[in-house]
Amino acid sequence: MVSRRGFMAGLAGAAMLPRVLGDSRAWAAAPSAPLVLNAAETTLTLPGCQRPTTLWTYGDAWPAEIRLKRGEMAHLLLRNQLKDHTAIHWHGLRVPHAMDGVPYVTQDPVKHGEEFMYSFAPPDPGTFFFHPHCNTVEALGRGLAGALIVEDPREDGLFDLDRTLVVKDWRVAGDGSYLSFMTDRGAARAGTFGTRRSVNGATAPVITAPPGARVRLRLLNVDTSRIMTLGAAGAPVSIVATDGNACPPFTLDGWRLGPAMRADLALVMPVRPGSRVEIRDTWGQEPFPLAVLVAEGSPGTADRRALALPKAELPRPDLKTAEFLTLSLQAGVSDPALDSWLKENRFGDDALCRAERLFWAINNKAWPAMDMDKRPPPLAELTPGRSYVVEIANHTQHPHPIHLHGHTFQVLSSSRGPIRAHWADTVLVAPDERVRIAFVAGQPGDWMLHCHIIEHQETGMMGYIRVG
Ligand SMILES: [Cu+2]
Repeated sequence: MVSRRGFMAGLAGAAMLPRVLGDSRAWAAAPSAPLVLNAAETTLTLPGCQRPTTLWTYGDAWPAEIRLKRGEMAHLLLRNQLKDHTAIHWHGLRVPHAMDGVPYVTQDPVKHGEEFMYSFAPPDPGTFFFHPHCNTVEALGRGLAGALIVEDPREDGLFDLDRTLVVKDWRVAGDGSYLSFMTDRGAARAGTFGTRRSVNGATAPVITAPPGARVRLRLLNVDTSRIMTLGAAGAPVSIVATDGNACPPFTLDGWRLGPAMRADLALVMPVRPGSRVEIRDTWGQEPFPLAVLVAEGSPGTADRRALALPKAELPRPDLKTAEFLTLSLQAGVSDPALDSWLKENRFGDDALCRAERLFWAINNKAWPAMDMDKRPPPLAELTPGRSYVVEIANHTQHPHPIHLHGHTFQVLSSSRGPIRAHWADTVLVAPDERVRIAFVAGQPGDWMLHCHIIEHQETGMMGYIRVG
């Protein structure tokens, strides 16, 4: 029998490094070859900075992008070269519970110098991302996140151009040094915002595309706080996937993209050479450019199928028999016993995974610490294979992008009026809004459910559902 150590060493010998955005599709993993993800430091000069900033990355450039094939077993070897412990959560992927990457819940933390092999066959195609799940304000603040694309042969030939746009703000001063990642004021309100905006770590890219070309843009909001409103100028632009899941195309104008949410955009380039198409965030007073496309070169050659992705193939909840549950998002929950426990324990064995302050709660439960002994009870106990409708009610004054691990859910309805039903793994819930989602309970295990404004997650707005 091959020992685990021998097995890992053998795999590592044949390992491949992640390709980096901007490269051609040089990296295409053989089905069984592991991909090494070195969690390490690198430097990058961010937009508006005079000096480089030290980032935490997977690999030696930012942001990393990896591509897997739908249904094919992938082996991803995390090597931790950072001083802090870490792990990788595969956001939006319906992976086995042991691969979900939540320290103390699904695995032990991976300490400095250690490795951990993630092995799974991604069941769904689409645009996903990966990041750690502990000390996330700092880790994501320093850039520890990557794009994960799951390819599907059904999509071959649909587009002439396929580009990834990773949107993230940075809390840095002009000299490239970091400002504090977390503030009490931000954590208790809408989050602490970055001082420099970026797309793929730089200013908005200018992308040339042939006149008439069919273009796919995979837009990922990996920021810890920012909510965007999408807009475009120069050509009609459709959303063809939400959180990676195919949807009937609809115009992107006004679509909101909260932290951790993704949108796949599709457009046909104007035929006049030199024509420009701009994708924008229109949330603020001034539109912020996310990408500029310029028509240039020989005309596109992709086929003439409808500009849409093959239909999502996900477990469809049965709304007639679904059980109904509610989740209340709350602010200002104070539990003196918990507060004193936190005070006593904040310099304990693992301060990295522990909240220092509590501002938020779900169903009167605040997540105090990633500690098995102190874990609160589950928010709900579900039966695998059973359908559930969950109403998420936001009783706070701030929007919350709520993420459920290991499941893809349908966003059904909102108390604020008609919405476009769609598949998602993260849903933005506005103040005083009630949103209903539905899903089929998946694999047994404790699956985290939390706000993806990371300061909210780390100050109480996190819990878990137990399937099994
Ligand atoms: Cu929140």
